[in-house]
Amino acid sequence: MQNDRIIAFVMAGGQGSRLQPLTTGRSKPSVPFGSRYRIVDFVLSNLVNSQIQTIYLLVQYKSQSLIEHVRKAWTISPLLQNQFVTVVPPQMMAGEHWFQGTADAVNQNINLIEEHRPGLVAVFGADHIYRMDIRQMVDFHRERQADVTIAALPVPLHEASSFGVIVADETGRIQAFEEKPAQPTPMPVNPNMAFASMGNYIFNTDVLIKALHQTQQAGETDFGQHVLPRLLRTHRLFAYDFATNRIPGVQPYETQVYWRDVGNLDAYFEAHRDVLGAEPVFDVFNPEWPIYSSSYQGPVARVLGGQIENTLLGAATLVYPGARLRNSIIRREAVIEEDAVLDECIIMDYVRISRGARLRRVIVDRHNFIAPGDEIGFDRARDAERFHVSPGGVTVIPQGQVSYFARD
Ligand code: ADQ
Repeated sequence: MQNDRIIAFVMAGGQGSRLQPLTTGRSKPSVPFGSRYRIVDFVLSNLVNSQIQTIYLLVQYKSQSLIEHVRKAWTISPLLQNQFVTVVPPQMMAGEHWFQGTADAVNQNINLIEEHRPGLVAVFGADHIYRMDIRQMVDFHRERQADVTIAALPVPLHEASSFGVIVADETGRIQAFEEKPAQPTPMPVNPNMAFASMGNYIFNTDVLIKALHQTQQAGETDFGQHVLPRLLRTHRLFAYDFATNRIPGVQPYETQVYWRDVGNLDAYFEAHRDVLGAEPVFDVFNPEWPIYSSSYQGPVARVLGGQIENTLLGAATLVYPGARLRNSIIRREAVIEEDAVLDECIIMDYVRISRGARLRRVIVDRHNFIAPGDEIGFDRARDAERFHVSPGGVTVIPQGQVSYFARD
């Protein structure tokens, strides 16, 4: 009989290359999202809210910003020794190489599993915006007497080649799993959709340890490509349907089952629309399922004048008279000067938009200074000479070098 302890590995070592230039100096889980979060805050909040509070965050690529964020925001309890988020960098535990893939990353830290002796191990990605009560997935795993459970949801067939695609029977038992197939199998109930893995797994500990051992012996490295297809031949794998997950406090106007893989700049930009409006598709304010982030100690925003419409204002932001803000997200310590105009913009921390500047569909990364009267987002070709323009036409200004920030 398994014991009830669960530990989690959160995989936060991916490069996020399709989010460039937002990932030039940080990993994807560390990319800011919404008015005050980092992408990683969503999975960590889901785990903590689900009472899974022994959490190892496996990092690798450009991890300093993530490490700082975890240090400032994620002290769960100074008293309870088994409740923590600990950052685990590659330590060459299994030879002279970094983490070669997701399975290799967990394999290199197998000693942590042996130390805690949990009944179950949760292996979750760090790259998505969603709320999920993981206890419901664990209950499903136990009821089905599964060896491994994969969280899954329908995605449009034309997007399914970027995912692990599952074929399951009506009890959820997985019959086929293929990682990023060229020709994804459609769902029997809806031929326009495929049942995609969310990259979140629950393993029985003994099954995981044995599988990782075999994977290593075979020189393989990845859960989706290697571990899951191999286990499917001999073990009971189930798909947990995310559509059945229920979170308390979700408003009637919200999409009940919200999950976004903000894998590229356009998807990232679009997901921000979902947190705006009187009735946001994804309302981050849910006291029954809090999304935690850093406890910034600065002042609230100050609005001296201007016109502000459907806009989130982060802490210590200053808006001057004559500024016009619409459908935008402004993070902390930004200054929007007189007569500046922002339309559908994401302005990250420590940015000054000087007087008279006009920006439309622009993401301004941290530490930037936009010159007086500058116009960005109106001429794609001209923007592309100075900045980065996404395929969907969003201009992105990479993280700046403004080190001293004068507030006048
Ligand atoms: P991908 O997201 O393409 O597919 P991957 O790049 O391995 O797979 O990333 C999975 C998670 O692991 C991410 O959170 C990433 O940051 C992290 N990661 C990647 N390499 C790592 C490493 N070397 N060390 C530590 N962490 C690492 C996966 C599954 C698919 C599934 C999609 C859902 O393989 O089956 O459909 O997620 O988005």
